Amino acid sequence: MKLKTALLVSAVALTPLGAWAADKTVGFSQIGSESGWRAAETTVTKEQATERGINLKFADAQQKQENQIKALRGFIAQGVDAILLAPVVATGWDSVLEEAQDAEIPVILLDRKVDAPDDLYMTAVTSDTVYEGEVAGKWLVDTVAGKDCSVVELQGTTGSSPAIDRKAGFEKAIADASNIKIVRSQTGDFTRAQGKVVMESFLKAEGAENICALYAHNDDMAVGAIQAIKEAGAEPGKDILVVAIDAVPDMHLAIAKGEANATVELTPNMAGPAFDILDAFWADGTLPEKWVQTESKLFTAEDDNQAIYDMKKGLGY
Ligand code: GZL
Repeated sequence: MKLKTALLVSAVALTPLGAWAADKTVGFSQIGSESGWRAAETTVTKEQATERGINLKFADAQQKQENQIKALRGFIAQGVDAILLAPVVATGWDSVLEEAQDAEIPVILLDRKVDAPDDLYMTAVTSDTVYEGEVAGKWLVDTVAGKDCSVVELQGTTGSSPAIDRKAGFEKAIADASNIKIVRSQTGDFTRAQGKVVMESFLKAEGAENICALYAHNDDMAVGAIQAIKEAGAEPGKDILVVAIDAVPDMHLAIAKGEANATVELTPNMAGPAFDILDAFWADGTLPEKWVQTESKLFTAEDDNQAIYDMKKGLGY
């Protein structure tokens, strides 16, 4: 074996997994801080980068796609080694992803997907957002058990993959339950403030006494809506059932207090798997599957939500 090859082989053999990412520069285009979950994802991503010795360049887009595209072009111009992108909406990414491809900079999607050819990104690390909607819908079908139930729905950011998928999944789960009807559905943009405002309009239009359940595409909108339900003189979690997705600490607290009923957990640690994938790629060119799926778990009042709240708060949520 030639000396050069021998040295390369021994270098690869001797370098522990995780070390290949050290000293690399990764650009992260984050959507913003619209929800507690998003803030936790940012915290965890920065922690994961620090642990691996990765130089993370962080760009907050304030929920604007044009800011994300600008950030990606900046990362490309700087010649970063890789890009993490949490795409605020599913469309409009082809040209900037082609620019990254031309610059031979791998792009990994975090927590949301894009409608673009999958050769334009290395992989997508996300949950199964259709399944999350199905879990929420099935919980409601089982809970109302045949009783007539008018549901109001707070959708996530219009055009985002989780909003599209969580709506589809929920509708699939209730399709055979003729007793359950979605009577109002509108975006609350994944934020508490908008969740409250839109829920106020639902309550005004329908009357609290005519609403059986709220399905929110994330906990932050549900937490905002809970405030609106209380201000309307109804009891959230009792008069109006509340089911959402993310399992952020404040939602566990709401369930512990009986003000909400169920949530589907979404891990904020999408970056850990992404950095492991990049490490393996930099070690020997290993390429991942096009989708790396994270777990989804239902939490209800049967769980020790106070203890889970305490644990998650300790994790830097
Ligand atoms: C879902 C993620 C969503 C969270 C929201 O994968 O993109 O974005 O559910 C966040 O809290 O705004």
